[in-house]
Amino acid sequence: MAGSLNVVAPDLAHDAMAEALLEHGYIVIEDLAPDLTARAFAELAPQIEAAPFGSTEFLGLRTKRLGSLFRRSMAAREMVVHPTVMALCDRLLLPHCARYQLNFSGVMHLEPGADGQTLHRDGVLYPLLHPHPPMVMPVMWALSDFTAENGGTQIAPGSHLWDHDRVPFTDEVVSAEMPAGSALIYTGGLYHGGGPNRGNSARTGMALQYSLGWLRQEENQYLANPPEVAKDYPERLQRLIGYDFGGPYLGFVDGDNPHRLLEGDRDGIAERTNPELDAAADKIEWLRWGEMAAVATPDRAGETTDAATKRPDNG
Ligand SMILES: O=C(O)CCC(=O)C(=O)O
Repeated sequence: MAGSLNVVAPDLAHDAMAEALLEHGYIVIEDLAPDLTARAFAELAPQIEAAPFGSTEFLGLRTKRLGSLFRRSMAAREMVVHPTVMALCDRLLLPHCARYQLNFSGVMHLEPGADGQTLHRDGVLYPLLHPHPPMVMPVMWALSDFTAENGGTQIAPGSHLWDHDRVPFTDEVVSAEMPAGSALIYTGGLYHGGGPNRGNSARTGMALQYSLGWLRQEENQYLANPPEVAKDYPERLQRLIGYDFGGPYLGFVDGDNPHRLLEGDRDGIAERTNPELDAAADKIEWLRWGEMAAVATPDRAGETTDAATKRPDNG
């Protein structure tokens, strides 16, 4: 019932990728950056080895996790701004924010014997009823091969469009099989979870998630990457993790752009927004919160609308 996996080539046009993502809730881009994922895996392998197993069933009693990846891996600093991923963030997230941001960075390493994770929606952190436009865009990079046997991420295609309370039937779930170097990209509304690892070797993925710039980030990027560490990152990464405005008047420090904290010279006029940001905000498609419907505007042409004169206690 779930059908075949929606796999696309890395040179497919970004518009077509975004269209497929919005339609199915996910895409698998095969062989997107095998050199980068191999570098990341080599950098992270000793740290994964030293990491503890999870302490809850959800985190995985045979699963190891790492966070704060930009402190740990130079390759992760490049992967997070991969042009194809940025192009998809532009198309999925930018309609609803002036700036998108990095939401979460983490390794999920499933040893043989790991149980399947409860299927869930990443967007559930934000108390909005589904379905709604994408607020989160997770990317699961395959550092090792992902197979149905070794715990490749399980997904319920199309579930990003389901009603809030509907959960997947077993035959609606497929395994996102992909070779190392590929990426599973999905929306925060898609039901997914780590699969059970019934194989003989580990499955290792790197999750990099993006979100609307006006949301609280899932992983606290300012503590994961404090200014004395972030000052050595590439500027694009600095801004993406939050050393930038999240929109006009969002996130300033001392009335100025937080990126100025990372710049040696803090002279100059403090600004809480700028023309480019204002222009981006002007293009935003405003969202209606949950299912709340607007009260119909009464037809009262010609009457005064001065609120003070309408208040009952005003006679
Ligand atoms: O390991 C995976 O494939 C997915 C993990 C996941 O969705 C999570 O830990 O929230």
